[in-house]
Amino acid sequence: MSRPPIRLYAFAFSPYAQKVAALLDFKGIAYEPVFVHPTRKTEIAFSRRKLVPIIDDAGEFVEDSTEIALYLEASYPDPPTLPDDRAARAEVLRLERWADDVFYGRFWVPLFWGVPANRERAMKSFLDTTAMTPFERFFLPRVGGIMMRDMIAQAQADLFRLPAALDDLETRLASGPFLGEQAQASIADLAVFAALSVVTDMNFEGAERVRERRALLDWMERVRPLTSSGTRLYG
Ligand SMILES: N[C@@H](CCC(=O)N[C@@H](CS)C(=O)NCC(=O)O)C(=O)O
Repeated sequence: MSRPPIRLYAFAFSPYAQKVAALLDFKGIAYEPVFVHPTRKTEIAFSRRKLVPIIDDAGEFVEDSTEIALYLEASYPDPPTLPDDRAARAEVLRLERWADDVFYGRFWVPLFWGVPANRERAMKSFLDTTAMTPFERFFLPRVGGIMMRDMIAQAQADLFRLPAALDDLETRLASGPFLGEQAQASIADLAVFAALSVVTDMNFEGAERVRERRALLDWMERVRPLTSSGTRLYG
């Protein structure tokens, strides 16, 4: 009997969820996104941490994008997203952690939450993807900005870091063809590509900051045919 599609609990514009979707698409694994209500989170009531992404693979629940990536690698090894060589594997995992802990914080967060037009689209994505009461539809976009005001203020203050984050990425790609000087694309490439491709392919404000960098575009064109485009979770 064939397995049911994996359920991917997500927010449309969570970079971690985008990473998992890009990995699933790279591996050719069928999945269906389940969009989670931003405050009620009833869809993931079973979870203690209540953070997305979470996958449900025929009753096997895995939380945290890195844990999910490792689970997918163990359960669906072909095509691989991690090199066999131990040192190369460690380097690729280090770069994936850098994407999660540094790059997303210096690129994704300022761009999405620090730029008003992008913030509006990110907020609206919750209205588009989850069932909301008329009361929530009216209040969430208004109250959301107030509830998130500290995060938004920090994102605005961090916008100046964006060019340095892209410089850093370009430096790491200089000895390419893929991150960590790998001959094949890995979990690290997919983590970064997932975020950049949303920005470029969905024309978020600031997309030109990525597009104006030749080396980044060349690398994106190497990764692009291996996985889905930036509209993967939000066509
Ligand atoms: N380390 C986790 C981070 C997950 C995470 O922070 N998810 C955010 C969305 S980008 C979330 O669910 N936030 C909900 C909340 O904080 O209430 C991973 O890699 O999956």
